[in-house]
Formats: sequence, C-alpha cells, structure tokens
Amino acid sequence: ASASSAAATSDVIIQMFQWSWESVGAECTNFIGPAGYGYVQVSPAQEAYSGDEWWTDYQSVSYTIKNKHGDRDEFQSMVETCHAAGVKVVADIVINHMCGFDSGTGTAGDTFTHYSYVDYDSSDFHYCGTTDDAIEDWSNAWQIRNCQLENLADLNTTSDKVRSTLAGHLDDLVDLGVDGFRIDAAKHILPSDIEAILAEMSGSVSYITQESEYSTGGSGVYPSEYISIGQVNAFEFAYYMRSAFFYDGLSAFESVESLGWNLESQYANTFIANHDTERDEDTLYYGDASYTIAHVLMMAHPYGTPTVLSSYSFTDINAGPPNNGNGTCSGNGGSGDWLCQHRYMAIANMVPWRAAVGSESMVNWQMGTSGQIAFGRGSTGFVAINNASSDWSSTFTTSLAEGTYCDVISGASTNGTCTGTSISVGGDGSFTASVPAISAIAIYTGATV
Ligand code: LM2
Ligand code: CA
Repeated sequence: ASASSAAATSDVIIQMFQWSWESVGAECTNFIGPAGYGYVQVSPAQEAYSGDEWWTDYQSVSYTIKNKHGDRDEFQSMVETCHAAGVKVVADIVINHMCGFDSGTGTAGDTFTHYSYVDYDSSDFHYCGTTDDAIEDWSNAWQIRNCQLENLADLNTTSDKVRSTLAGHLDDLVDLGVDGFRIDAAKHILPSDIEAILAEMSGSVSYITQESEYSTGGSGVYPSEYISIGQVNAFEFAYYMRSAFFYDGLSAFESVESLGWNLESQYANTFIANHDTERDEDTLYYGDASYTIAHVLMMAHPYGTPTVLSSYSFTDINAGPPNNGNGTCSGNGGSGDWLCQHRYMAIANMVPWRAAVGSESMVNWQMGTSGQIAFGRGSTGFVAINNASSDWSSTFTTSLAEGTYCDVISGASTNGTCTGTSISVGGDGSFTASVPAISAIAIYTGATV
C-alpha cells in the first residue's frame, strides 16, 4: 500500500492565469510540486500597457521583463522556486502584435504611440489595406496573418529586424530559465515566420503550445499548419466537451478517432476552458456542474496533453485578478475569489493517476446511460464518470489485479489509509460500486489500501 507514486513524470500543465510571480513560486512549493504537476504556464512577462484589466498583458510596449505580475528578479526567482519543486515553466509570449491604443505608458515606464515603441517604428508593422487595417474576412488566411486583430498593431514578422528582436526576447526568457512557450495569437502569424524566429534563437525550449483556434464555421487557417512547431491548443476538443456534457452524451470518447478531430493526439494540447473561453459560452466554465468531471475525463483519456486553468471568479469579464494578483488557495480549493482549480481533489488526484497509466491503452469500455462511461488504462487505472443526475450503481469489469483500491476522487490514500471510498476488486477484475450523480470514481495501482 502506498501514497501516490510521485516518481512517474506528469505532462499536466496548469495555466496560472494572472497569478503574480511571487504567488506562482509559493504555490509551486506548497502544492503544485508535491502534487506532481509537470508545468505551470504563467501570464505574459513583458512590459505591457498599464491598466487594471487582465487583457492589458496582450498589449506589449517593450520586452523589458516588468509588469503588474512582477519584475525581472521576481520572475527569475519564481522560475528557480518552481524548478526546485520539480515544476517546469511555460511563458506566454506575445509576438504577433503590440498595442491597440493610440498612446500610453507601459508597466516599466516606457511611453508609446501606435506604431512607435522602444524597439519598433512604423516600418516594422503590417498595413494590410482594409478599413482600419482590420481582419474583415475570417476565411482569408492572408488577412488573418497580415491585418490587425482587435486593432493591435500587427508586427511584420517576415522582416529580419522584427524576427531578430523577437528572438532576442525569447532568448532572454530562456536565460531566465523558462522551459516552454505558449505562443499567443499563433493563428495570426505565418508558421514559417514562427519557425524563422525560433531558428534565430541561440537557446531553445522543450515544450511549445500554440493558440490557433479552430472554428467549425470555416476559417482560412488550420491548426495542422502549426504541428511542425509544437502542440496546438485543441479548441475543437474543448468545444466538444461542452456539447458532450450538456447534450450529446459521452459515448464518442470510446474512440475519439470517430470524431475526426483536426489534431492527432500527439499534437493536441487539450483543455476544458482557457481565460478567453471561460468568458464566453463556447466551453464549460467554473460555474457549470460538470466542470470538474469533464477534467477527470480529459485527464483519464489518452487523447492529448491536458492544461488545467487556475483562475478567479468574475462578474465583469474585463476585471483583473483579486488580491492584487497574489493567488491564494486553501485546502482543496480557492480562497477569496481565487478558484485554485488545480487544487480540486478530483483534479489534483488525477495527476498521479495519469502519470501512472502513462501510455497504456484504453480497455474495458463500459456504459450505463449515455452520460455514464467507465474505462481502464491497461492494468494500472480505472475510472467511472457519471454525468447523470442520479447515482450509477453497477458491477464494473477492469483489468486491475485483485485488491483493495482507494477512490482518489473522494479522497486519497496516505500511508495505506484511504480517506475516500475503498473499492474491492475481485480475482476476476470486477467490482461493484455506486458512482454518485455528477461525479466519478478513479482507482489505480498507486493508491491501494
Ligand atoms: C489571444 N489569442 O490569440 C489571447 O488569448 C486573447 O486573450 C487576446 O485578446 C488576443 N489574442 C490578443 O492577444 C485579449 C482580449 C481582448 C483585448 C486584447 C488586447 O480578449 O478583449 O482587446 O486582449 O488587450 C482589448 C479590447 C478591444 C480593443 C483592444 C485594443 O477589449 O476592444 O480593440 O484591446 O485596444 C479595439
Ligand atoms: Ca500577424
């Protein structure tokens, strides 16, 4: 009998949306490292437009590492602290554009006017020739890359000067210790430009994920154009998760190939919600009843590499973070308006479950009603997910060895004591249990009694 096997490496990323550098470091030490997560993805680090809204991060003013999340020393100390806790750091990089405002001041004190910044002048931008140089036709790939997204001054990423300036910024982040990049607005940059910028760096990162949204309504840009660079945010998965848990049922998860998603598993960075989608209605968000069990399914499923959003509750979609951006959690949840989804028992305990099953294949698929599914991952783990409004009592068939396992959704196994429900698997691999409404059970060889 043992506690979670921290030895296996985890691929799970937490998007620490709007967390100050100091609070990310503290949370790496206090929870994220011990829980076994692989990465934290932090908010953009460069100088940005000064303002309280969260989205000012996406309006670069210069590449000085100083903004409302902290200064250069604090950033570096956060990276060191997370590394010491065994957690890698992914930086959110804004390389498509600068500001959308006519003029203003940045978080490091630099001033700017539209098309004139510390590192750039008016010759460094795209002017695509539409009204206000705005993207007008979202089926036109050229416009998506060369016109302005939300009035944001669009960098001419094909020019040598812009490429070398951006490569210098990325090398600086690597010098500060970052392990990976989340490329903001990648859809709006030619893949060959991203490749050229990365090729110009002296350093390198081991993980890249890219924001290239896939719209079923038809778009001139496809996520598959970016897979030679790294993973791509699996928007199609996130949209499907919402419709599956709300209306369509979960049967398609037996074989996601049947869904014909545009990203193969190895390129798909899956998520339930990100900071943009939790503010619209395209995906599940923290207020939805099935939000947590959707995470359990994402983390139990072999498809993709999961990112868990850790954010704050809001009524105003523009509002910046509570407590001046200093994230606070308590026990298995948040504190104040911080949500700390990464601490939810069901989510945190699926991290070592997922690491333990590794690449083992999906086995023993079973269903109750259309919202009730169960499956194993080889002979290591088994999960049952009940999205119905009543309990699911059943006898489940698994490939697990005979023994008493601890359900990690309702508790944890520490030193052989299970604080959740104990599940007895018989010599034939079967067990009988009742899965509560809108809940799940998950057992594995790393948590036995
Ligand atoms: C992204 N991915 O491609 C980010 O995930 C998303 O959060 C960013 O939009 C967007 N791209 C640009 O980096 C956010 C936010 C927008 C906001 C922009 C720029 O969702 O609402 O736009 O950041 O800060 C805001 C205003 C908008 C205004 C713009 C320029 O909401 O009305 O456009 O600033 O001043 C005139
Ligand atoms: Ca562009």
